[in-house]
Amino acid sequence: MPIKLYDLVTKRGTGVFFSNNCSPVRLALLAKGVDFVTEEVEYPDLRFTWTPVLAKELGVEKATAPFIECEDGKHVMDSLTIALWLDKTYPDRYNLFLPEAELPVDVESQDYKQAVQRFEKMEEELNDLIAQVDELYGPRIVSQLDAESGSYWVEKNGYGKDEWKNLVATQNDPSKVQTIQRTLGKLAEEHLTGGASFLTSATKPGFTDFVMVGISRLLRSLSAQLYRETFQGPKSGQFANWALRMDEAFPLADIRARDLQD
Ligand SMILES: N[C@@H](CCC(=O)N[C@@H](CS)C(=O)NCC(=O)O)C(=O)O
Repeated sequence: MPIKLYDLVTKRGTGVFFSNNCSPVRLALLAKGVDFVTEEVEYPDLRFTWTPVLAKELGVEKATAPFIECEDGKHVMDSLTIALWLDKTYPDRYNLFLPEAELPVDVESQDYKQAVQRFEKMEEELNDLIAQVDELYGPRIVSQLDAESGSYWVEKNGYGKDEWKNLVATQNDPSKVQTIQRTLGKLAEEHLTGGASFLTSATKPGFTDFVMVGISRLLRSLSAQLYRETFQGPKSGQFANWALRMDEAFPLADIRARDLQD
């Protein structure tokens, strides 16, 4: 039986795949070449169907996407936990954190542990970018959700009434795009230098690249124009070339077919 990847969408069957945490796991499964199927879930499915199940099984407070169902019916939740589980369970396939290293993956080696630490450091560095992307993504994702899920989203992200009103009113402010371009440009200068084609290693993409694809998906799923202006724009430095390389490696045709066009 294939692994099941529970991926969050705005509407099962037709809505966009927007989740920045789910995409990295999808790419990790593809990189590993593991047989998997997608189970689409909406916010209410997580809250009302899966939270009781995973709270009991895993002791978590609430179910969040992504989680996977393994062949034995057990679940693993949280994108990094799933990536580490994949490397441990399928050591003879692609190394997600040290993609240039020889196989099998040795998850106990110092090199591997250091690579995971580098990933965690980089992930922290990406928090500013996520916050900037959220300013454009927030109003747009809420407009795609049903009213109840939209209110849940605004509340769970801690927006006060006036703050949310202001965010909606300023969602087309060009300075927001420029801020993201500047941040991407800086990240590219720091991490895509000296001929490096990818963030995780010079020649092969890995989990850091997959996380970046996840961040780009927050915009790409909701606005082709915003994606063009940020991740594909010349002002974002080497990210435009990186984005092309990632598309070539992972075309994700079924996912991208659901993206909104503007
Ligand atoms: N650290 C977790 C974060 C997962 C997460 O927050 N997922 C969001 C979707 S991107 C979610 O499921 N939210 C549901 C909710 O807050 O009710 C991971 O990396 O998987």
